[in-house]
Amino acid sequence: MNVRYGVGVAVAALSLAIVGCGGGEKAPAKDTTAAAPAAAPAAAPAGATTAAAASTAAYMAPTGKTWEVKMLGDAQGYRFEPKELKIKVGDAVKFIMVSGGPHDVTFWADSIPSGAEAQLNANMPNTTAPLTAPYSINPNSTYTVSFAGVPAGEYKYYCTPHLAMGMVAKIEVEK
Ligand SMILES: [Cu+2]
Repeated sequence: MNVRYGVGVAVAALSLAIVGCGGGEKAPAKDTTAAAPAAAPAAAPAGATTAAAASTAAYMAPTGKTWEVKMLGDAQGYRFEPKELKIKVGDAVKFIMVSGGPHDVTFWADSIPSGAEAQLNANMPNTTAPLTAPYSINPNSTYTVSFAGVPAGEYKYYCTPHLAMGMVAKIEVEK
């Protein structure tokens, strides 16, 4: 959007410079030099929009217990263990990559309590998309989600690479 505006300014400045040439003499140098710096900064803030979208909530560190959920893929199938977990607001869940990766943790935006998305997203480090954890590839690597500051309710999630294989689970967060 800023880029389009910047191009418009540049084009307008260029036409002015061309009109200036009509007299047969060279256009004053100040017209062209003034236009160039105006167009350049318009393209700069390309990354600024993503930062603004994520800044609706800030990370809140867990204040309670840290639970563990294993991420597995073996002869018994792809799964989170335990598949259902009850925790309290302020607890954290540490996902441990055990076998069959890469796995990830992705919450369904339309399955979590209303108003939970911004804080939950802020409580997930290094997301690759909204409510989406980066891949856990190496055995014993961990990924921890803080449930501080989120509303109580059901949080259903899945593993993106293995959703079709039924790698789904849920966390019930109580007050
Ligand atoms: Cu998986």
